Amino acid sequence: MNAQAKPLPDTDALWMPFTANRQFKAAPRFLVGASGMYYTTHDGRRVLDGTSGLWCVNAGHCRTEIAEAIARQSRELDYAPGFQMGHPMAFEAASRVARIMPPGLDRIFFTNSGSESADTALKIALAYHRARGEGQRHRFIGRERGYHGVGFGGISVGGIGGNRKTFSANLMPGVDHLPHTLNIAEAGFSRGQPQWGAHLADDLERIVALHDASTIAGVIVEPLAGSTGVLVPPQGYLERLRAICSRHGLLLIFDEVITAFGRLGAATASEYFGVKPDIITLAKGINNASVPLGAVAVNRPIYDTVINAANPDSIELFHGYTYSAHPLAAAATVAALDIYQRDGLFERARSLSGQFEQAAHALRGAPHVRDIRNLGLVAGIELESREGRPGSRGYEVFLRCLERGVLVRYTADILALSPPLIVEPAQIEQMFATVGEALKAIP
Ligand code: PXG
Repeated sequence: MNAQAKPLPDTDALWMPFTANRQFKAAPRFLVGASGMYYTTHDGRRVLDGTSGLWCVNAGHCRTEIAEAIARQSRELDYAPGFQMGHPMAFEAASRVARIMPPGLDRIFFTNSGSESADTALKIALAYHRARGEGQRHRFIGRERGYHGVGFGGISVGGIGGNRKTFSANLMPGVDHLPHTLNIAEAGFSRGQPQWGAHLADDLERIVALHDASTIAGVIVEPLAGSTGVLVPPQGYLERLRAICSRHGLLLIFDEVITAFGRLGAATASEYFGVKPDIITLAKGINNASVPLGAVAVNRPIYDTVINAANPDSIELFHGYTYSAHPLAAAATVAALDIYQRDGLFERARSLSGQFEQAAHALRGAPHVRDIRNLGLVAGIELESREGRPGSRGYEVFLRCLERGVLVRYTADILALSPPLIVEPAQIEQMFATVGEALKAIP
């Protein structure tokens, strides 16, 4: 690609999301093209995508079948209202998603993002309890360091201080948080699920005792927490959460916006861990991030309860979006799920996960490395923070890797790698070797 041919845009008007705007605009970095495992930068360099965009392009970039499905759909039916009218692709996409969810979680509500999926899941949980005559179950339990997007519901159950503090007086009432599960002293450098930490789930019993189960609607956690810096659930932890929720009638919601669609080597983290929640939130990989789309998968009893509580000619759930199951997003979903299945990408992720783990943990002992965590095709590398300048080291490693042709993600001083599931073994080696070189190059 001839880079000089692309004039650079004026950067003033765009308020960039989750970005240090002044820092970025002082030295902008543009991605102008993508194909398979690679991005192309504005100055014509190829960059290996170590992060699947933002944990979402699981089948690799610019897949022809998806592009064609979107183009075909946009010519045939560009938009159709989803309220009181239907279009076939919406139902087809829902059926296809339902088919790969854990058995029983086969009722699908479409949103446009992971944030909307989180808020939708909370609303469905409240609607369910109300429909059963237990409307007093209004509380939610989230977890420290949890990320459930940026809606008011999501930041209320979420546990990332920076996302909450500005809005703290306006958060949803009635929310408590479980402790997060990271403990480097006890479980540093664990390969896969740490052995230490299942007991942290027992804190849920303490919270239930405090409020009484009859006031609690549900518990929401990421089965593996991604954006906070890759926290892998301790062995037995999710099982304990499940058991405590079942004992007290709390709905268990897994936020699988990152973990679903193959990231751990199975269609869902639920399938991977063998723990079945009542509700799963989805987005990102659902259609390879080609058109914005999220979804909430709920179990049949929840759907039936909410639906059957209303009069037959009444709207049952006063919730939905103009673009719920937008035809283009729905068509892209069917095409993406076809690719995942045809190319066996979930199995591919599983078969690569051993090499990925080896390559990640080979960085143990490299400069600044405090911990390494991994599962499936996800790795987190936590660095020692510089005195008084947290985040600066993560940022510098990110820049060095980019210069050396690999895109990694950093959250403060934690690096995250989560490549497309089409990644080749040599590319896995390249990614981690590049991180290793960057670590040696910075103070
Ligand atoms: N839940 C989870 C578990 C997520 O990871 C969301 C909800 C929100 O999705 P939307 O589509 O509203 O952004 C997410 C999003 C990162 C990073 O660098 C992670 C996300 C988004 C942006 C960056 O780790 N996750």
